[in-house]
Amino acid sequence: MTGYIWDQAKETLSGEALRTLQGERLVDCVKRIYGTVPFYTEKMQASGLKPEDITDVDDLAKLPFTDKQDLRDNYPYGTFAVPLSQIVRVHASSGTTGKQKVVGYTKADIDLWAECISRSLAMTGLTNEDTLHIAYGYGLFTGGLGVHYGAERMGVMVIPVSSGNTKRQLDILVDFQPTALACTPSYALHLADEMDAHGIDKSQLALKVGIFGAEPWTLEMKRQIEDRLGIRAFDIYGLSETLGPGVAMSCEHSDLLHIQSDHFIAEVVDPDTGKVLGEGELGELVFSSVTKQGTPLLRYNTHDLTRLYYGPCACGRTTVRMEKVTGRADDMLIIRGVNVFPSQIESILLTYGELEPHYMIYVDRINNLDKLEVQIEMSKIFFSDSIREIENIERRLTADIQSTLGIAAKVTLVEPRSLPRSEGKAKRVIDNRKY
Ligand code: DLL
Repeated sequence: MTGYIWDQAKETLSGEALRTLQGERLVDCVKRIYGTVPFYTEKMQASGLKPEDITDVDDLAKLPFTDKQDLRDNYPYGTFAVPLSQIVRVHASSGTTGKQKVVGYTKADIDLWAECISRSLAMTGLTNEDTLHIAYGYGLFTGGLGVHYGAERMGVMVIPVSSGNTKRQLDILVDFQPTALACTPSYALHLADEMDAHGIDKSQLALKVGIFGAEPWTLEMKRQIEDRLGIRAFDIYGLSETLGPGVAMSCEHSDLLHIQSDHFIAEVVDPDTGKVLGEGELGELVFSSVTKQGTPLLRYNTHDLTRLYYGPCACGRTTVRMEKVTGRADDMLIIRGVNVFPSQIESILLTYGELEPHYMIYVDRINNLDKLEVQIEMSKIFFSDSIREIENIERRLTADIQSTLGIAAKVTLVEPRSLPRSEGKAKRVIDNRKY
């Protein structure tokens, strides 16, 4: 399948035209929010700002940030900018703690979402000749319904399987012969494992592309998925607060993700100071969803860590691009004072051919000392009774983690298929420390 551009006009705007359009949409959005959404009006007033102070996109940095706490404090509908009679759908996402973050969509928002998904799926080459198996959950989670509407609008035949019941998913992959699969990357690997367990070879499937996202994943994991399913894997990014999936998507030319930047103005900011960072600098991703009607958010800090790039891409799009998200600022573990991201551990583990990409990270505090343990599954081929071989790999891995991350870890190789699997977002870290 060859990627193509869905909205030639909007996805290839010149830098200047894009900034002008963003500015107009920002000004309009501020006017819609001010006086309508009490918490944001108060924030603007506290900063001494009136809507007329925002005249173009350069004024964005004057505006106060929003955060997940604002959605929780205004649960369930206090962030909505239109009356409930204009809302046709709500979605919600829960974090590990606190109330759900609730977002509302007007009819126009549902159309906008379908447009962003169409633009994203066009990057993978999907057309009305294709069949898309959607194994993201349908429900309050945005994955299933979000991808669904955009795909249908393009004429793609959708199989709305939703998550769970892996055996049924395999039957559908073999019998219905979908050409594309949408699910979390960890679930794609789980499907590959289950195919092995049921004696299904990738040649029995018609899959050509995968549309994977909703959780951080590394390029090493991408390569493994591509190899095991015999497909081309694409990265789809988004969050409920700004829209859902379809905010950004990778194309066939690079692993950077094209942001739908006429609708979502992206900034990367320093996590400590909130200062806006320049091109290529690593920081927290902040979005202003300037065309959303139901729950428009200004300068919403996603806490996802990435870098932004403004140069054109070989695919012809000129939209702002972001680096693949491999972690969130709040995922960072501080182990004996050293900052560690789970993705750094994943990158090391996945360089070992003897191991499977299924792992768990446990952090404990014993006698006031942080302890890190990494459990990882051996591959079926390597799975060995020879204690010496197993210990040898454990030793090499421990040394690699020590030299790359600068911390001691206990590494334990466990049997294939023994660690918990998830049907949605994988949970790979258990931090038992009490702060
Ligand atoms: O996960 C939306 C989505 C559904 C995206 C399906 C892609 C596919 P939330 O449940 O609100 O929304 O979680 C949003 O998930 O802030 C990131 O931390 C993470 N995330 C989403 N996509 C990616 C990705 C959906 N492609 C949070 N890579 C975000 C890395 C991702 N992290």
